[in-house]
Amino acid sequence: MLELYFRPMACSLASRIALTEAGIEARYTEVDVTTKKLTESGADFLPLSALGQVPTLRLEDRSLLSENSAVLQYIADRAPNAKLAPPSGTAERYLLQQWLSFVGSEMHKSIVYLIFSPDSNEGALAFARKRAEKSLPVLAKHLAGTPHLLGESFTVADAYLIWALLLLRFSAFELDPAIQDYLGRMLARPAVRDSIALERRLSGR
Ligand SMILES: N[C@@H](CCC(=O)N[C@@H](CS)C(=O)NCC(=O)O)C(=O)O
Repeated sequence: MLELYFRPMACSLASRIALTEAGIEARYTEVDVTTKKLTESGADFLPLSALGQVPTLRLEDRSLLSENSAVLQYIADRAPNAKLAPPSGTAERYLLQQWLSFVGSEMHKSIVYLIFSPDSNEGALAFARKRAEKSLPVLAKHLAGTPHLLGESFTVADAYLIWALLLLRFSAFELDPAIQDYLGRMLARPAVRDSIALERRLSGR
């Protein structure tokens, strides 16, 4: 059985959504990413993830995989019938990777991380706002013309984007109507709704 190391409401939420959408049963092990310990057992997390980051996925052969983009694509490929990623080697698969990278580098690390990091000073916040002024209109324009990032099908890139947008919504960010409509549609999906409800309960938020 796959085992997902996660922190409630962190970016590993995307992997939970993907596993749920795929109908893959998995073990979920909570991590305190501040102390780098597993919440329940108190065991060290750093031997499992050199950066001490979630998501980390333990595969059935006991090996470990990290980084959202890799973990999400792995989950998608485990359940091809769920169509959470276009087949490898197709033009559409590269588009999936394009959007996973967009969410990972342009949104997660350049905006969301800086807004929520307790280490961010005014300069960091100003940088995040500036990046948001560039990236969010690009996203809004794209989402105005498509039901999902990749057209008709929900993919793991949507799972990652949902998490980033949820956090932006918690902050003072004004989201474009096209982005709000998209998020509303995504939150109506049972796998998304249930995953978020469960992690909100676990996080106490
Ligand atoms: N490059 C990683 C970043 C993952 C990441 O930033 N995870 C956060 C939670 S959203 C984390 O574990 N932070 C703890 C830390 O960096 O010490 C990826 O794309 O998966």
